[in-house]
Amino acid sequence: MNKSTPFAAAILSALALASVAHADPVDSGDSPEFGIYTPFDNAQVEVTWLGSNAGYTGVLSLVDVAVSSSSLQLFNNHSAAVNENVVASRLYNEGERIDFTYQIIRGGLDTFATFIQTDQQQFQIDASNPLEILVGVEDIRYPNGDRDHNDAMFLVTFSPTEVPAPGALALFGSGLAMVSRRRRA
Ligand SMILES: [Ca+2]
Ligand SMILES: [Ca+2]
Repeated sequence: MNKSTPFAAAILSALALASVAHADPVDSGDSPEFGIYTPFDNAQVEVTWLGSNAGYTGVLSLVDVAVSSSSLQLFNNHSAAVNENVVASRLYNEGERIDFTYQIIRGGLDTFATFIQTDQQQFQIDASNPLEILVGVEDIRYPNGDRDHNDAMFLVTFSPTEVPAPGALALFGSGLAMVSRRRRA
């Protein structure tokens, strides 16, 4: 059951540090900066499961608030394999939020969403590396629970995609047109 690895231990200590920072009254849970934000345009978003240390069973889903009621189930905390990953079905632009829900399906039934302000303290977000954001979930609603934020742990990774610039396509098209005109001449 214990999936501890040196990597997981590093994650846990990172989460513990984040927890200390979070206790600072200046960094309150309802800070307007709360959330996971895309750092650049045309970003591919990948979610990687890091593990869970929890009695309750929960399901993590990716929610696309740009598409009404779009929700993609990603991982069950008791069956997902460490390092299992899912790539989001669309690209995201700079500043777009990446939102999640975590639904407890066995244990203290509840659902937490990153886009609901009163749920946000359930999610601990470490964005010290904006390209690889670490998230830890507490699966018992505050102020109860042990607040260990290791009940679901995952990484949100942003990577660039190569999208041809419209200008390049236009040039390519005009080049073809010139060639065909010359051949006719
Ligand atoms: Ca736990
Ligand atoms: Ca917990």
